[in-house]
Amino acid sequence: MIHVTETLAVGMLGYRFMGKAHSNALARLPMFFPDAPEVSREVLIGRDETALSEAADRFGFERTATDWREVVDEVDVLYNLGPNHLHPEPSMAALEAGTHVLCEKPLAPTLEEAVRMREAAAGSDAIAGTAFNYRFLPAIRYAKGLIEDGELGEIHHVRGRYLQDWLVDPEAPWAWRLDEELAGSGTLGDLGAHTLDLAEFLVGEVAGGIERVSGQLRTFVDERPVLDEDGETEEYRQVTVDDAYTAQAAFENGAVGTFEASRFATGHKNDHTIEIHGSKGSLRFSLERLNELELYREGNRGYETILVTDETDPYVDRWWPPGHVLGWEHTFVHENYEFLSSVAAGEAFSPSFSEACRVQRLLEAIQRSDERDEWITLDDV
Ligand code: SOE
Repeated sequence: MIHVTETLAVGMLGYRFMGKAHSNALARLPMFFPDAPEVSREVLIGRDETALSEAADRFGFERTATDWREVVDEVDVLYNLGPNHLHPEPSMAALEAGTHVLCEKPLAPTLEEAVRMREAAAGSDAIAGTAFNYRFLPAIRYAKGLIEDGELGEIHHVRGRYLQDWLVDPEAPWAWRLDEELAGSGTLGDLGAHTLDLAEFLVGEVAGGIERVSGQLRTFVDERPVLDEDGETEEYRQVTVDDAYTAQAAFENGAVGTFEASRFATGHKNDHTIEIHGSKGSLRFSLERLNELELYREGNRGYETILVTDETDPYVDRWWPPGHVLGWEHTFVHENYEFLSSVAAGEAFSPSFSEACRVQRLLEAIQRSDERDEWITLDDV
């Protein structure tokens, strides 16, 4: 039975970083997107009942639950914001019950699980989406339009990097993101998934997809302290994922791609940058200046900086007058508006589980390349 009601009852699995980002987005919708479907923040799901109850109060949820199995067929929409290893089973159970699902990226720890999730979505009438939030930035939408209108000409280079430095201290504590069983990979799946998704989202129409990759993964610190509730070190636990990755890619049209991410890039906090060079022009986007797009058009004497919160911005009428800037949180508001509108209309949402599974194939190919020390063709993954 597909849940179709006036008010969409939301169950949210996960109440930390992404729980806060998506709960904030849901709270903003009635004021800034009054045409968005009405949503009730029904149940917040987690394990630590004390922390869960505090978060439910703060995020405006009516109740809490500690077992997702009790919830997935009671709500209209499941937000799966848990650690990566919790993405497959709750999402597939919800889809089986006809409950719509928005799942955080990457879709799963492994390609095998991502394929099962894609198949579950294909076999359900419910809507399934993946939260690649950076697709919902005005600068990225404007860049995609320029590329697809031929403003950059033939695409020759795609370059993406996602740099953070929160692990450069070897005593920074162990976390689920550092465990292959729980996360699948480190910077590759956590950060590289965003960059690889954006790369194909931006140039896929004109350059085709990535055909081959060569990559390397590196772990700089092999074990980290597990802290008890007093912040004292209980034990040291193995780090089993990458602290950094680099990859080269070959696109169908012959364009070359260069990608990297790190959690050791000292001085960079959340520096996601995409740069694309074509025969007639280039563009450069940086998350640290997300209200701008740098553009080079042939004949000009260098790059110009475009302020994108203007008439080209699909959401400009929702917020403030042109030139008044947006922030990181607005990517989630835009994404939630588009997802919930798709659910209410019974229409597919992009990025779908199928698109997210494509990203998972790229992650798997880069991991295989690192293991085998050779180029990997995507058709073989
Ligand atoms: C990692 O620190 C992280 O939180 C990613 O998991 C998010 O997807 C990214 O948007 C910000 O950084």
